[in-house]
Amino acid sequence: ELAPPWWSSAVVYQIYPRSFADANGDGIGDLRGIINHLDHIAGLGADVLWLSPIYRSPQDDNGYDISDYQDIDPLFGTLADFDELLARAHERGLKLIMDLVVNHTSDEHAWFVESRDPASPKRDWYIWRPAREGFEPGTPGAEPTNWGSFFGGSAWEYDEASGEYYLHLFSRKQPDLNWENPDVRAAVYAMMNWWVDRGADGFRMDVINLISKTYPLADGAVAPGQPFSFEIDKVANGPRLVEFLEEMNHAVGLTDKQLFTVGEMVSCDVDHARAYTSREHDRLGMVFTFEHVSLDQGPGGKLDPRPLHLPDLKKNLALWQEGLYGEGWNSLYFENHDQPRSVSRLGDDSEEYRIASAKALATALHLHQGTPYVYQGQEIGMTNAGFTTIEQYADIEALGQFKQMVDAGADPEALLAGLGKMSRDNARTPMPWTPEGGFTDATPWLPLNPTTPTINVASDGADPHGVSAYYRELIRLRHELPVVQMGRFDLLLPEDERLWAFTRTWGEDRLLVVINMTSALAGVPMAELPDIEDARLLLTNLSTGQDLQTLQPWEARVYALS
Ligand code: ISL
Ligand code: CA
Repeated sequence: ELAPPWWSSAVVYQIYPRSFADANGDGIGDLRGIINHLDHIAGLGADVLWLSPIYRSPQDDNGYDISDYQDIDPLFGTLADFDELLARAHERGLKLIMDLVVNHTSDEHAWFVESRDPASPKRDWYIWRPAREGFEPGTPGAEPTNWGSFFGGSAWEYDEASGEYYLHLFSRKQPDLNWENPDVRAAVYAMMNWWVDRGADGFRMDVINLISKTYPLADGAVAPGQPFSFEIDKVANGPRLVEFLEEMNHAVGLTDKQLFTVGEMVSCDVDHARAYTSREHDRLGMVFTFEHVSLDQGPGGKLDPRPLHLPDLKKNLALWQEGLYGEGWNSLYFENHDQPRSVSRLGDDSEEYRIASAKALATALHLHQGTPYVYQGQEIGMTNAGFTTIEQYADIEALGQFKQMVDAGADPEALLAGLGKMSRDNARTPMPWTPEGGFTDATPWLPLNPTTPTINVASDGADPHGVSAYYRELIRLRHELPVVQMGRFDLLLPEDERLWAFTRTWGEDRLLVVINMTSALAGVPMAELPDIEDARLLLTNLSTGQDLQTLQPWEARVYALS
């Protein structure tokens, strides 16, 4: 039986640097700002820090469009600042992982600038194709395939100078690298080794399951009402993905050096994940799935929100627990810089129930098996931004998809309602450190959340019953209890639409978790739960002292059964 990897009892804190803390007064977060707040993160008990991209970038997609992988963008600081941040993090026992964005670069990267020249040896570092047979290059329909970009419009951009199109699954300023080219792969691995040699402890890998596409590139199916094809299987989980992951692992010593890796996988089911995170192979430590964060969206994705059916969420997480138990490893997340705030999406962000529901959601997530991720602001129960006009949005995804859908005849008001619930900007409002803000002395790049006077780190931290105090308790349970780290997960009451109940079992140790996931009282079918006669209440978010028969709105209880 393989010893569990060190990250099986670790908790990751994700920082979106642009929105975390601004130390030089330009309204944009920076590395000095992170250095100034490391105690807040270490104080939660987090073990790993994940920084969203801080590399040199035109900032077309807020840094996920990289023009120099081995330099820090002046917006965030310098390599010397990075070295200081890394040292300060390590002093506090925090490991630091970098965001690896190598499915694509910026169109301003030197590699792409060279690649624009058809005679350059770097032409084949990207995916160039002539216009579709029989079409005038540069005219509608002449794109090499009918694929759509994640950010709206075609996935192909016509390059007048060379008379060919290049592929970009994201913005036209994010051309896809050609991973079929061994020179591309070697250059990526060399860059990764450069960061590992500098002291980085691992990588979060951006849309890593898109690096192996299915060739020859071919048209996909176009859904009704859509202008392009979004048939993800044409570009995700391609035939060489495992080969590339193992080649990368060996070239960078990811397993040998026990480096932390998590692969972000747009469209990845539990069978794919079991292969990608297999303990018997040198691939990835874990993956981010999108299944559980797509249950409340229709075919239009974030602009097409649907009601969430709790049993669907419970059963999806349970499927992943079962599918990876003993063979692979799970990430556990509800929030990141691409997802709306979970207390607004899954909880109840009203004055009355915000804190209780934020703790209830954290209890559910942190007591599953896997590595939990805390996204900046989640630890104080931050809520969605409350934007109502398209002018308030900054996110290229929101603006691109909104334009595409309006051009296709969709109702702007309905789209704005969808964005209000699901847009990525909901998670990108600046971190509120004090009731006055505390993020910057200048005008912030995105407005502060209007709840800042009441929802901020200082106010929450001063409250012994605040959300962050509760996160500290949950993280302590993961650090101290093998049953939390390694215990087998069993879902109880799977069809119950109000209660989330499950056990964790590890040898003689057994935990029972019961959570009321509604804003109303909930009766608990005691006969369908294990006997709690001799149980010990380990943790609760409401301390009602009442029997388990009736749970208060959003009441969570964790019992040690033996
Ligand atoms: O959630 C999404 C898909 O349903 C999208 O918001 C997101 O583009 C997708 O998750 C991929 O995300 C990653 O790659 C993008 C970048 O915009 C995201 O911020 C990053 O997390 C392109 O690099
Ligand atoms: Ca700044």
